Amino acid sequence: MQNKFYGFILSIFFSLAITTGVVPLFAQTDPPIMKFISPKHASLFEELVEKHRFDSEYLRPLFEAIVIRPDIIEKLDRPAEKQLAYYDYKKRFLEEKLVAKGIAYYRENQVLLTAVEKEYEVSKEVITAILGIETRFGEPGIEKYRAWDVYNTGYALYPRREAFFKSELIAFLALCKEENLDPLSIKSSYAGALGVPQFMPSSFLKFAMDGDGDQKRNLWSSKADIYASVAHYLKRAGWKMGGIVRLPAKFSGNPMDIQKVIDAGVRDTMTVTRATEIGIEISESIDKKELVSFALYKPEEGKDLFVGLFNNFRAIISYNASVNYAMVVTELSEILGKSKK
Ligand SMILES: [Ca+2]
Repeated sequence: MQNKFYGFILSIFFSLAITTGVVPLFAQTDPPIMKFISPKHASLFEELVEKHRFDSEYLRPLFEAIVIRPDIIEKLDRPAEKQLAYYDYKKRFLEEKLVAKGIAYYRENQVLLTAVEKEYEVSKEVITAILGIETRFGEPGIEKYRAWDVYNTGYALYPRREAFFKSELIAFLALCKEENLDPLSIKSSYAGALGVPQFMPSSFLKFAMDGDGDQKRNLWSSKADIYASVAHYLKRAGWKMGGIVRLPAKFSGNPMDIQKVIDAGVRDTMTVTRATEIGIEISESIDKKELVSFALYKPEEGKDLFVGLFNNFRAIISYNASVNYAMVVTELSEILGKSKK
């Protein structure tokens, strides 16, 4: 009887050894099959390993964690900012509370802002205004989404910008590697923009600076890094200290010509001399060789204002491609400039 009992115990022992002990042996030589949420993600995984030299074991938990969020696509498809008339846009972004907060923030950080302005030769008022419009100077609430899910959702569900989201996804992984960040712990806006100045990963990689000298580029909580990064971005976008941003303009020429210059867009510039030839008059006397483009915007309901846009306006617009955006940043920067004691 005793022998039989021990035999029974032994057989339990062996069957446990088979089910628990042997399986890990297989796991070492034959990794569990990776399940991808789409065939596109399988090819992306392969590309990241083969072409971009990411370790497959590093990528595996990241790919397993992807959550596709269709609500992000709904938001991306609703670019409200561009469709609003300027007076409505301004109401939304440049309200009293933000202006008050901006003036206080600008004063509070004056020493650091002045140092950055001096180093990069970029207006500290414009740097401040951009942070105000982007995230209300870093208020929580903009970065509601897990960045990794945003790029993956854009890649999976947004054919119109699939290539864009794919390249930002790759830049994001490169950025996390470079800055030693956990890709799954980083939050972003619904559009995938990161930190107080809302840089996309590719811009973060290219333009973000280590302003405080700790060898990291921290766009979430280091003001020195944040200011230096925005300044560096604007400088590379062509900002000229003391340059013109925008000036009111009048036209008396052929309305067809005027419509043409407006339709051509902000990037299509001409010299002030040429503008004068087609009947456009700019309110101040400036260098005739300055390059100018034009826009019509609505400062208030029922009113259209024709403006000449100069080099520094185009530097701001390269930060966020909307005339309304660049206009509201300009207005806030002017308010800050006037608030100086
Ligand atoms: Ca730093």
